[in-house]
Amino acid sequence: MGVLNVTPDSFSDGGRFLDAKVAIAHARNLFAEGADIIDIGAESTRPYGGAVRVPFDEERVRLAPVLPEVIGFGVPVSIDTMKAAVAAWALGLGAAIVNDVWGLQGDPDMARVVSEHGAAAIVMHNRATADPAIDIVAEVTSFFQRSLDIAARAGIPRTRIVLDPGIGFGKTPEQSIACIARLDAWRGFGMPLLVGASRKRFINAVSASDPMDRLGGSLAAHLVAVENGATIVRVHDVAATVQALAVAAAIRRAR
Ligand code: HH2
Repeated sequence: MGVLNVTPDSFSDGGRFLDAKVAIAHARNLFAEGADIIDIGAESTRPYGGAVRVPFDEERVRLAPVLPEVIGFGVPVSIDTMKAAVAAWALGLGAAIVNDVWGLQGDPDMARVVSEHGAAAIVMHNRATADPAIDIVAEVTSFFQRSLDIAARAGIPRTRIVLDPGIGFGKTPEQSIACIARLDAWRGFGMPLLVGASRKRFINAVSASDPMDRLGGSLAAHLVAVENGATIVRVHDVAATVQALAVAAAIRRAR
């Protein structure tokens, strides 16, 4: 999954793709480099705080010149939004997936919108603040369970749900690392697992670096995530990730 942030303030690439022409060209590159899904967001989630909440109209204005063009490439598009109204609008235009960083537990209309459009949903774990004292695996498991109950009540089939532990969201760096290390804890749900470790701050905790200088750490995290059961990785650097995964797969096949 390639990331396209049409935002002024995303933590690693804010402001780079606000211009619609630049955003569309970037999405075309992500697709050409091998992304199977393009994830488009117009409101920074700012996992590390400081996000400015964007009103519905502003989110739509940012997306309007970009989203239909990218959907036109024929690649499945996911809409990274916390607002059911934005999700409904994007699904109406032809987006296939809703990527909700509050796992259907934020906007009370989100599950209904996903269900009514027959869309897929990415259920990501989140919490308002990190608590180093909690057992993060148990916390994520019970969050997923709550989201799956909401999804079931709304009539979203389990076959349309992807689970994501939400690397960097309401977690200490150690907890983010634990989520990748112990990803198999969630295989039992029987749903695809997504990991989005790209350029995130836990990498800095291991190897001091600015967000744009975390490619090595991102590749390492995603390789291990796939080894541990991830079937989707959400990345900014598609070409490098595709190459790393292809080489790892070739080595695994030769074992
Ligand atoms: N991470 C970010 C945003 N959306 N969605 C899912 N499912 N999983 C993630 O790990 C995830 C996500 C944060 O990254 P980015 O989009 O680059 O930053 P920002 O939210 O600041 O735009």
